[in-house]
Amino acid sequence: MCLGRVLTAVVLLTAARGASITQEALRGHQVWEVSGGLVPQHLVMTGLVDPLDHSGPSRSIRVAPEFASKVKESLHRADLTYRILVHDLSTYLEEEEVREGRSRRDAENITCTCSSCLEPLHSQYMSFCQIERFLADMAQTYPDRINVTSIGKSVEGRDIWLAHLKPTNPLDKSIWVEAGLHAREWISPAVALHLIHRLIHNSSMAGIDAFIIPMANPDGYVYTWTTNRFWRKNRRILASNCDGVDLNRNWDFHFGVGASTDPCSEVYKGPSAFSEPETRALRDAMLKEKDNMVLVLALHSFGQNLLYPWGWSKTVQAPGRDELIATGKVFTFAARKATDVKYNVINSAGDFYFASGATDDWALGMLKTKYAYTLELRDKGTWGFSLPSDNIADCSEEVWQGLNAMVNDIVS
Ligand code: 0X9
Ligand code: ZN
Repeated sequence: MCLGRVLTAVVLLTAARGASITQEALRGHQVWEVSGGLVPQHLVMTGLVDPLDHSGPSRSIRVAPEFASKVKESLHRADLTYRILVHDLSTYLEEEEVREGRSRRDAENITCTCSSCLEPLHSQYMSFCQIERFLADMAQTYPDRINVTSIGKSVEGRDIWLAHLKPTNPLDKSIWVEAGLHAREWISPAVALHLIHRLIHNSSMAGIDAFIIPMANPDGYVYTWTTNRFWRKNRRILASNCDGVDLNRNWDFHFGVGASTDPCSEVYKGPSAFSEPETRALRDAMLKEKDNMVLVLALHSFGQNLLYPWGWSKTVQAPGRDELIATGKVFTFAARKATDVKYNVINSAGDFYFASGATDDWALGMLKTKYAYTLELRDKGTWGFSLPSDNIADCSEEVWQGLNAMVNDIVS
């Protein structure tokens, strides 16, 4: 989040108030930009701060009012300075809702009609109810192009939908795209829905079967619409005063490295690997398709980076590392050509930070899928998770072009 945007938001706020829901969960929370070095990891692991900026050494952090003085002290001890970018996140987000012309409560309660659900695909973020309606409508209208099935239920009993996009001349090769594992990263499901739309209406991707999970964490996503726009984890209610498991730390491959054992942390790994119904459902569905799978792509945000494994080690090289980098560059080149946007190909642990138990590491390590990545979508931090919806079309276009180029490269 850049300061200029924040100040604009604050100025606009007076006119904006009234139409949106309050974000009580984030009342008094601030966003700080840290300078002078890395944010001490113990602050992340104990849940004292929420690292927002994953596009390198974490600099942007969310600080709850009750932890502000402790965090300030720790930063001071580590010789780090900070400046406040957002003084009250709840106020900032209320303005965001108005800017986007959206009332979250309304969005969850409306009875979707086909017209109210298809239209937002291009210009607005879709609520979970709209996503479900869109998928059902596509499946009913184009049964020869798309098959939609539930692969299991979330903690709160919502369906996790899998869209299977069928090519006209199958090559018996498939790709797997996962979106929405982190609830607040709204651009991820938005792009996945666009991919589904493109695969139905355009010619299919080089005879490849595409398996797309547009919303892997439905409970968390609904919670970001109704209660806390910055919720990341699932909605597991825990026997502590903090809830939620980070589903991108819960997969069973070097489980625990770079993840937290503290339920209050945003990177809490859960009590055991695959403790969560969401990751179990994804695992089982992926296992069924693994034989033909050539690529696994997990869509996240933000930072504009294509990350290749491993996330669990900085010293052990992933098998096929050179091909992962080369094919990754095919993606970034095509994406740049499409919308003039710059993505970088980087290593998860080496260029980023340790994080095991993520989808990409598990796919490469356990399924032996040759190409497994995490794609951190737009932007580079100006808006972060609050990316304005007028980015959806261009972001989807660059991913569509990048993905096509990458798939052609892999199967050729
Ligand atoms: O930390 C994550 O889970 C991902 N970044 S995010 O900002 N979307 O939370 C990156 C995961 C990269 N992959 C591995 N570490 N294996
Ligand atoms: Zn993420």
